[in-house]
Amino acid sequence: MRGIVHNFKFIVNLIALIVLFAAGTFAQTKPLLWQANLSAVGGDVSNVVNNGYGLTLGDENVRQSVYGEQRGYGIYTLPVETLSQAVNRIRAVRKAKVPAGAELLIEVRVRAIGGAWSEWIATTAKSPALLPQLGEEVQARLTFIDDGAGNKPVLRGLRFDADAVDQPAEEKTPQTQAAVAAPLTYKIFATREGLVGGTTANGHVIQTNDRFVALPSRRGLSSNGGTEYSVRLYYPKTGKTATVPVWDVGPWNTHDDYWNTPSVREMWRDLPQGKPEAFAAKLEGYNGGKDEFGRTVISPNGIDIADGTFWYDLGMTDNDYVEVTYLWTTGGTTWETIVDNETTGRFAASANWSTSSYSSQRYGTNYRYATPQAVSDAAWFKVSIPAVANYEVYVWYPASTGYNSSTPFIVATSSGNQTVRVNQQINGGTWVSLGIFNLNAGDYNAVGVSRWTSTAGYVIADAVRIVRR
Ligand SMILES: [Ca+2]
Repeated sequence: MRGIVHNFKFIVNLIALIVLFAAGTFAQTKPLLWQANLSAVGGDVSNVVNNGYGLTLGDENVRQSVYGEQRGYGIYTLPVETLSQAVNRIRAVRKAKVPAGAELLIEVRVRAIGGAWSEWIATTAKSPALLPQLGEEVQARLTFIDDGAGNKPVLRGLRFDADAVDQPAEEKTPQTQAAVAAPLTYKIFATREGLVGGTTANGHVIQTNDRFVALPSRRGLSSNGGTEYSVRLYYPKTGKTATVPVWDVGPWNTHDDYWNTPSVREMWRDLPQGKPEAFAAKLEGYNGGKDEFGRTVISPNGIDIADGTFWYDLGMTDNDYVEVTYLWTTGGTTWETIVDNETTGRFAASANWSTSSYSSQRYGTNYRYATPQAVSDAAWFKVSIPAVANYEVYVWYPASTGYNSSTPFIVATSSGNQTVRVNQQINGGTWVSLGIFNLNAGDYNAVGVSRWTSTAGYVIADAVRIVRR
């Protein structure tokens, strides 16, 4: 009898223990484990080989093309790994030999379900990468740098474990849906990259008149030939824009993701978002005027632009300020409006402008047209602009061979009226961009259609769309 009671208590305790253990196990996401295949090196690889002992640098004389770099450099992006559940924390456990002065960097990223890749975040066994989004597709990138004397790191084994954890609340910025959709834009001092024939941080060999940029953090570095991290550049002095991928790291720093909020920025967390460390060092004496390597910063640049983009896409002739939109980011300000010739109180034209609904390419119910003449008799679209900022101005019109091939559109910018000529014989029934302009805040006649042109055919005023950039 005593034995039975004893056994009964034992069984109850055992069940309680199992229940406790199970509760403990299932309260958090089960980690996922996988092993990197280091034997088959292929795909996005630059100067990384398997030497029989593991992965290592190929030719120690291949260097990343940055000033003063004396160390061998190689990079290998592993194939995408698809996991059975979404994760946002990844730990890398490596078996490696890394000589003093050499480096072996392991970075990971995650693709949101149906969405974009996160930035690359460094990961080690002791400090796993905490990624800004959940996803089932993950990818790792390995960077090998020798000690400058040919002593190379060797990676013999690499495994990962990943799980899903709650992010700290402070890193979740409450924003409206509209604001989240827009990428960030900052005005940044830009320099020309040059270095034709050199190798970029992602392994790209720089071509004559190449088209890419360098940013001073590896977090937004695209794969070789890839466009996962791209910027849109706008040069106010020429009004030209270009969209190009981030294929190199620099200028100056390599851990300065200045487009991120201070809470996630890799270094220099006391600087405001959008201010490159080199800018603060050069112009404000920040960090004793030095970069992360202790070098005296001689230019306040936060972006390098490859020659083709610098000279031809943007029409730059010297290093200068450009507006940079970091297209993979969120948190920027969005705003747009459409004004039609029928929008109440927002369109003004003299009686010389007739009304037509002839073309099915029209916007709204009708449009206005006038004969070309050397007279000051423009039709105006009045727009309420919320803040002094850059805006892209689009126009909509029906196209016809009977319309004007060089219609002057006038944009009232913060630095005076600018005229952009549009061929209204083509590209009808869609939004045609006139470019990006800096506009003052206020409710005023922002876009006009002039009759003052020497070319034949009606000039058309139908609708305008203005989008904050
Ligand atoms: Ca219309």
